[in-house]
Amino acid sequence: MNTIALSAERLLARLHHLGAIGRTGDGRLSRLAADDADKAGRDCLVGWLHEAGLEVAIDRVGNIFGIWRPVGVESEEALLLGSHIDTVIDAGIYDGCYGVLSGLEVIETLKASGLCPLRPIAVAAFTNEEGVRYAPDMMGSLVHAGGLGVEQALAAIGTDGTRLGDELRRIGYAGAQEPGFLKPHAYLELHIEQGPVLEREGLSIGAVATLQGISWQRVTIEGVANHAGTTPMAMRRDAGHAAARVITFLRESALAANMPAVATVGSLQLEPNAINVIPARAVFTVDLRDPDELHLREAETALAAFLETLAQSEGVTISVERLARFEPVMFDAALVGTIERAAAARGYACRRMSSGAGHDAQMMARITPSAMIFVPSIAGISHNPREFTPEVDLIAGACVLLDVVRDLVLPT
Ligand code: HGY
Ligand code: MN
Ligand code: MN
Repeated sequence: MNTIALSAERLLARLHHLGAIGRTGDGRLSRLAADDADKAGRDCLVGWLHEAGLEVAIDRVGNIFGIWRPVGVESEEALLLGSHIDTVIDAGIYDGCYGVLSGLEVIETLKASGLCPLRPIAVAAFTNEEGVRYAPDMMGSLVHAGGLGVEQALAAIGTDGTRLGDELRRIGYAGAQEPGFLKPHAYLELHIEQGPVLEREGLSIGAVATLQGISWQRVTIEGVANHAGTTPMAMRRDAGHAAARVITFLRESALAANMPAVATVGSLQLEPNAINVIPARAVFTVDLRDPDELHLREAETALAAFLETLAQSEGVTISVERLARFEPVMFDAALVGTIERAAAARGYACRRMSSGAGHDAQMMARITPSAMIFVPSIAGISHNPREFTPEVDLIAGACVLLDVVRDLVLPT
């Protein structure tokens, strides 16, 4: 079964090559959706897809597909592999890119083997998975899955005031294909765990069975600017202090809820942002996650109630904008079992697990049987340049992906 071997050298070389694209002068890696660095990464990937002899298709929201349609294969429904190549700010090189490049490696390996699959096999790089510049995250796969309208996605206004549709056109990735044009028979995503579980338990492979719910909101608190020296504490309407109370409330609530509930305020702006002016305005984001939909709703309700009380007690005005809301997802049990068997057949220690991070697979699960394969993240670090997975684990994950694909689409 394992006579076909993927090229570890080619996969690792591409991972590091793509990881070098989009670095600023100080060496930080940031390829935000549809910015110039993202364009450079996309151009590099499209070059590799052409080199592999794949049909390259770009849809209207910039999702990139490399499709292998072997001659004589009737079925239109492709086995779809994929992930994303956009990054967060000051990112590592593995998040997303590892899954896209491993999918390409699996297709190239099978294509060169002379074996003929029962159906087309494709690899996707979905637009704006990270959601750092434009919300919501997992946007490209959400549109592909029919969960967000194309025009609504293209109209998204970024944190920098740009419009996604204009930016995709500017970088040459406003494609012609209608999103959803490629009907997947199933979807598989190989990804780094981005958490501490596999490393802590000494395991090589995670068969991801579930993915937690996500709630993103932007909160704006309007206070009154005033002089830092002359304004008595009791007379202040301090938006900065109110924001600090929300951050503390969220942390204490998540801790009290006991794991796995998590809460994060990752972005915070104060205005006018001057050392001697009481902040008139605070704008910040709230990221709540929980594998239990009911608990996630309770956390949202508790935050809304806290904000209402806070507005009264601090004399400020508070408004909230919903940025993203995704319920927890169960992946396809049969696919998860196939992943576990493929790992066992290679002698890799494997466990079923849940994903704390959001992924394109959670959108694809809306329209096709989907599942994910995880490999360990050292120290559980991700969304950080210190993100790291040993080569032996990267190759193990890609080999499991290869075996699962062969199990799904090659005649026995
Ligand atoms: O936010 C997430 O979990 C993913 O990295 N977009
Ligand atoms: Mn990712
Ligand atoms: Mn990410």
